[in-house]
Amino acid sequence: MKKEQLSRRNFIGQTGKAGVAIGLSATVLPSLVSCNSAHAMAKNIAPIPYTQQPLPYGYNALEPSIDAMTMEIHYSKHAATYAKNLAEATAAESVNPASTSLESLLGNISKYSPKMRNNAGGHYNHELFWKIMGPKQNAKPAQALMSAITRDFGSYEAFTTQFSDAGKNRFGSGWAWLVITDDKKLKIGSTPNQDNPLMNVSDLKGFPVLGLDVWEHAYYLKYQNKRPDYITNWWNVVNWKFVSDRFDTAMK
Ligand code: MN3
Repeated sequence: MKKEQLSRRNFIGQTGKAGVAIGLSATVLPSLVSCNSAHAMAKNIAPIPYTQQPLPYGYNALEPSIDAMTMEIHYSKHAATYAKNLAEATAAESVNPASTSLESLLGNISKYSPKMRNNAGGHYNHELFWKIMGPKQNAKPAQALMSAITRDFGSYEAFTTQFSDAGKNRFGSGWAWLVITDDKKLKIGSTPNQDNPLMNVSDLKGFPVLGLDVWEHAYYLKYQNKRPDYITNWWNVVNWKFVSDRFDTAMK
């Protein structure tokens, strides 16, 4: 074995047990990262760890738009289960979180089991979703994102209408997304189940900057069958600082 390979193997052996993605995959193992633009954009952003991270606010922080009971069950039961099942799938299918970023796993998801697809997507989507929201939001997108929204959708109002419609019209369970496409334009779409636009199996492809969970578990306790009311109120808790920073970083 060459010295270079040996040191890489030792490195993975030493770091593998930590089970955390620490942003090294893009620089240490470039061959494992998909080469399309969405994944190139993802490399600029801090990777999402394979393990569930602390909720960045309290369960009641998004009241009244999203009630505390829904947040508690959503985070501590539904999302926690995706993280647990993802850990099982990575162990069973020999994915080393220290050497394969979650983002690059999603880019190659067709090579893995349905369990991996459902739970890698479910975990990634929820970790992003918690950050996309925050308490006491009344801001709008920052300048660069707002300019891109106006350019690609005509107006902020036209954008929110189109995005809300993507969530309302997703049949069954899934997500609405705002993505940056390979040609650096903004695009709205939706995905079924726990799929997302980083997946190589997704019809909608791009780098996700904004995502909305429209599974019934995200709103049923408060809104019952009224998904449109949930979506209307969800706009009140979008953390535009986070979303705008994510857009700016991805576009660099
Ligand atoms: Mn959910």
